[in-house]
Amino acid sequence: MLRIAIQNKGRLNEQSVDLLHELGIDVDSAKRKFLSKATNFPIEVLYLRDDDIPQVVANGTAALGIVGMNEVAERGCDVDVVTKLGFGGCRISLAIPKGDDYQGVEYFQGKRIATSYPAILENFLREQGVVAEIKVITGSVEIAPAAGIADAIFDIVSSGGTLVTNGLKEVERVFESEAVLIANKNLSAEERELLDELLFRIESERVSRGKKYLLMNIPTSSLDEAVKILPAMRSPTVMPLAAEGWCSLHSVVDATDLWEKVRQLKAIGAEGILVLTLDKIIP
Ligand code: PRT
Ligand code: ZN
Repeated sequence: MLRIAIQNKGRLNEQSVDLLHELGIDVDSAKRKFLSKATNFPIEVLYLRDDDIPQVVANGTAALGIVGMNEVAERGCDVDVVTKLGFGGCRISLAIPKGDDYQGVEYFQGKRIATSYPAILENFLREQGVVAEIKVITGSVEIAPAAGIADAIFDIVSSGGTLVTNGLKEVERVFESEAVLIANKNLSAEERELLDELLFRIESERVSRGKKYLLMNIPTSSLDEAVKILPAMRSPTVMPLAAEGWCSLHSVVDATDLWEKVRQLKAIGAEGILVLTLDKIIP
């Protein structure tokens, strides 16, 4: 049995539950539950505040966790970061009142900076040789300058809208973050095997994302050119049609290239082009 800790509510909860579903794991996502077992995979989900997830994975209460890289770095817990998950993207930045002139990090010398991420900030200031006063605040860090509690803030930024609303401007992007899968450093053989199975499924999800399945009829005389247009995983699948001189061609393309490929294929005589949504590619 593999226990995975995910956020019980908040920004990463829904996408963490969605990810488990995409991996074919049926889990009861009722938010008030603390622990729930999947019905079709030996995994149980532990719902926690994100702040607690790195610690719970480090001490082995859960084998795995899904949490923002910012939390992993801030808590300094000894866990393996197994893979990035492609959601929950944000950065932790230094921001100052928008009217202030900014020439470089020396701006922060002797200033008071409000943050919920003191460890990451301290590390950055040390590297930069800046001495500042760090004010640890949980909650609405962005109001600290207007409230006169701090001169600047170090906080999570995503669209930047919160900074603008509070009359602040982003001046240093210090830490890039996204949701990551973390693992305890001493997994049992059974847990490791289950993790490998999950990673295999994550990889096939990643490969299939943004891909389309394309099939069409094409004159046999254009086949060589069509194969050049469609570099598939190994090579496109070609099947003869009952009609003399024609065949059916199947391939997988990136959604971003789709219309360009369609244009090129039509130009060499492709007809009856079908574009299908692709569920999974198993590498
Ligand atoms: O209750 P719990 O402790 O579990 O949740 P929480 O309130 O500590 O965290 P939560 O749910 O807000 O965020 C969870 C994780 O999502 C964070 O640790 C980040 O890894 C990630 N994430 C991604 C974000 C954002 N984007 C984000 N925009 N976390 C917070 N914000 C906040 C930020 O603090 C600021 O107030 O959104 C505001 C800025 O957003 P913009 O778009 O206006 O720039
Ligand atoms: Zn939190």
